[in-house]
Amino acid sequence: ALSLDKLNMCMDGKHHKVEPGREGDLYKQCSPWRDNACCTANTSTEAHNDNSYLYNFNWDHCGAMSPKCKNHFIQDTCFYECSPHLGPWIQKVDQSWRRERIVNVPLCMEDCHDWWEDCKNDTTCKTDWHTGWDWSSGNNKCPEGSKCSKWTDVFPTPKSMCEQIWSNSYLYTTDSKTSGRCMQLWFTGPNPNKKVAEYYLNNAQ
Ligand code: FOL
Repeated sequence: ALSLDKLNMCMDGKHHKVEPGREGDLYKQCSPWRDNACCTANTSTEAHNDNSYLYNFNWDHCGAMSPKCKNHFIQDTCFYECSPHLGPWIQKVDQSWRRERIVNVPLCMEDCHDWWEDCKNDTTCKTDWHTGWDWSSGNNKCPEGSKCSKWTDVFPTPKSMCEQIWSNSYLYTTDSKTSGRCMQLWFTGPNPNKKVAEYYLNNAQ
């Protein structure tokens, strides 16, 4: 069926399923989406691998990323690949690797702050991780003229990181996980983001 159901749909991305549905074998950090997912089991496994075939993305472009920081990027990958409730924020794009993207998904403050806290002693060379890398080796390397800097110099605040790193996929909010007004990267049990999508669908942003 056409994706007329904005509360239950998959974006036209590089690895997304056409329709969401049950995936009993989702791997580790992606397992919360098992009841209803836009990712396959293979995608969920790859989400946990360095330089995975998903995007050949190298988290360790400024030396090894700390494990606690990497866990947040794994969770972001699970959220991005698996979420069936991103309909209100999906937009068409003209990119070689995807036809749709998410824009301004309201992210719960705790998730953004915890992510930044766990990465603040890491290093990177770019604020926008979507474009401008040197891909000549097959994986992204820091482009010529850039230098690896302290995370806090590149991203002075949690807001700057959450909004800039994936070119405004996320909107920073001061809403907490209990508000029902923001999307959660980390959850257990039934997906709390469905009600949030419902809210934004019924209440013009
Ligand atoms: N997580 C979230 N929340 N939102 C996203 O949009 C997202 N996207 C990715 C992973 N997690 C996400 C995909 N990441 C390139 C770089 C990163 C990437 C996908 C592709 C890449 O090939 N960049 C090229 C430009 C490609 C183009 O736009 O044509 C480059 O120049 O570096």
